[in-house]
Amino acid sequence: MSLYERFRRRDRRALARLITHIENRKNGYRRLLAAMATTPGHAHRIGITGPPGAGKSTLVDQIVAAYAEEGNEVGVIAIDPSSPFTGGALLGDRIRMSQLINRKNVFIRSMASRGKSGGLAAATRDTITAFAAFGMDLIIVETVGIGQIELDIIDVCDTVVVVLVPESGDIIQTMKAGLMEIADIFCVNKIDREGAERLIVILDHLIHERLAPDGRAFPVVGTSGLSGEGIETLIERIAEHRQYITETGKFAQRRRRQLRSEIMDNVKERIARHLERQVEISDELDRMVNELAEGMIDPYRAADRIYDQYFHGRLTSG
Ligand SMILES: Nc1nc2c(ncn2[C@@H]2O[C@H](COP(=O)(O)OP(=O)(O)O)[C@@H](O)[C@H]2O)c(=O)[nH]1
Ligand SMILES: [Mg+2]
Repeated sequence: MSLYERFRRRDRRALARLITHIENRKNGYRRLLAAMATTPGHAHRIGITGPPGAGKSTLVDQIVAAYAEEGNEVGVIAIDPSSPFTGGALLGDRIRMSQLINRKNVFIRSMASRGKSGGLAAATRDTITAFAAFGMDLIIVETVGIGQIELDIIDVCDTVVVVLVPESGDIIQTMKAGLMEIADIFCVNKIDREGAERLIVILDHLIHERLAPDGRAFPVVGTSGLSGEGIETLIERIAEHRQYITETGKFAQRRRRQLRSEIMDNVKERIARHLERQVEISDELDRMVNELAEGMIDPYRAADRIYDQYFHGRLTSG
């Protein structure tokens, strides 16, 4: 039986090997992805984002355990070098083993902060494609706050949970960082700590000032990743959000947005690769570096020159 057939029969080792195969861009990976894409599945894609140390991994551990307990198949993608899901090798003295590691219906994939050949965004998308085709019920993506990595969580997820903590600092700064725009649900974690109630009140206030265009306010949920308090409510809100976007047609819109950005990312990646190859075989870059070093040109003009010559097919080889 081929690896792909075993994958179709829901063999987890086949899933692991196919994801690695695709990630490493081995022979036939495009064909594999194309086959998987014909089975889009039904998985709800949930993004968990927020600043480092907010408790994202702890929360993912809790909510995934709860989903799994109810018989769901869950795929987890941790884009976090300090993820405890890999055994916590990077955590030093804070080694925490995830309670998820030995669960049969949970599959965890941890990504380095930068993917291999195709970059992090492509690696994440391809893993989502594989998880979805495998028939996962839920796919959870944990990422550090936006702008810190080359992936917009909103471009790969249906529901985005932004995790904040009382010590997140200036809430206005957080808002300016664009979290307001991407949050479907705010989660104030570490409610055992001082300032949590205040943060919830401030968020509630800010949110009511900025209702969604249809008058819907995104919910704020207080949680404790340690005691598990609020986790059930968070799970309820996530389910409500999915129902809401499905009923209002926003689900389809979001999926279209995801597909759009996927196509554009692929096109950009290919153009960038082609450009690099062309520049490599030409001596224009060296020439520009020489002129720049001698103060004959400025960096923007040097870039203009290469850009123009690339698009006019005039990059000459040396
Ligand atoms: N006091 C308190 N600590 C928490 C809570 N949730 C997580 N932590 C701790 O916060 C630290 C960072 O958690 P982690 O899940 O790795 O955060 P991440 O970087 O956002 O993934 C760990 O030491 C957790 O044990 C909570 O609700 N209360
Ligand atoms: Mg983490």
